[in-house]
Amino acid sequence: MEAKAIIDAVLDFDQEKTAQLIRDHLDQGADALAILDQALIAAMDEVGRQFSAGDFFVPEMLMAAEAMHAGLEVLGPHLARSDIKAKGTIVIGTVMGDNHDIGKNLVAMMLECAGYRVIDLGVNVSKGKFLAAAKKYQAHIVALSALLTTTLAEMEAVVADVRAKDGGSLKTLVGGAPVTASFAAGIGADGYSPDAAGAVSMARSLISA
Ligand code: B1M
Repeated sequence: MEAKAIIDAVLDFDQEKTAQLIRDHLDQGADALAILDQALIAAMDEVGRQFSAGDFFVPEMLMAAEAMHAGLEVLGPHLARSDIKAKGTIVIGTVMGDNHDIGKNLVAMMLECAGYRVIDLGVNVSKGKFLAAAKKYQAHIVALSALLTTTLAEMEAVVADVRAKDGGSLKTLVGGAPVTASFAAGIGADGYSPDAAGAVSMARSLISA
């Protein structure tokens, strides 16, 4: 797979080219997960590096995110699909104060593909809204994403709220770039994954536990 061309298209903020190159690679038999990891996520890592270096600013990050969205629309249906259905309900969202949704959307997509009912609350979600939705949909897991170090405290608050107000059957699953296994353990989260595929395995073990 020629990842560089796709990475360049994202870095040129070219939505159409990103989508077309992915279509071409899929037609030629490339693996959808390889395209995701080696091209799209790699491109966003490069965007992050350029932002840190002061070469990109927020508008550039946003335009790159739109190119990534265009690519994900093509890729989504090709990501691994499981035939075993409705294994549980998962409420997911990005915590309050945080508007990053690409990783969260990816996790939601993979969970859905794996056969879970996913209730996506979007971004900037308050802890009250997480708990209310978990009750309303009789969820098994509340899944939280955070991309900013400043919103890690909010993630901790949601996990604490679930622990305090739920009898113990509702599990919490956390992830996002600044989240580490030790942070997750420290705030008392039931599960953590560094990536979307791992979130599916973690959900599986939390629900069957
Ligand atoms: Co923002 N941003 N951003 N940004 N942005 C980061 C996160 C940053 C690391 C860039 C940098 O400095 N190098 C930095 C955070 C620094 C920090 O706190 N550690 C940053 C900053 C500072 C900001 C602003 C504050 C900038 C400003 O305004 N001055 C601002 C904050 C706005 C807000 O949220 N309140 C901001 C804004 C934005 C945009 C809106 C422009 C845009 C987001 C668009 C969108 O999401 N719709 C944006 C983007 C695009 C990025 C980068 C470049 C890319 C993020 C991304 O989509 N990655 C990012 C740099 C980077 O991450 N390399 C950056 C691809 C995505 C697939 O990965 O989300 O990590 P990720 O998800 C992964 C894993 O983390 C994991 O699985 C996913 C797939 O493998 N995962 C989970 C995620 N959630 C999970 C949940 C799980 C399990 C796994 O279980 C439930």
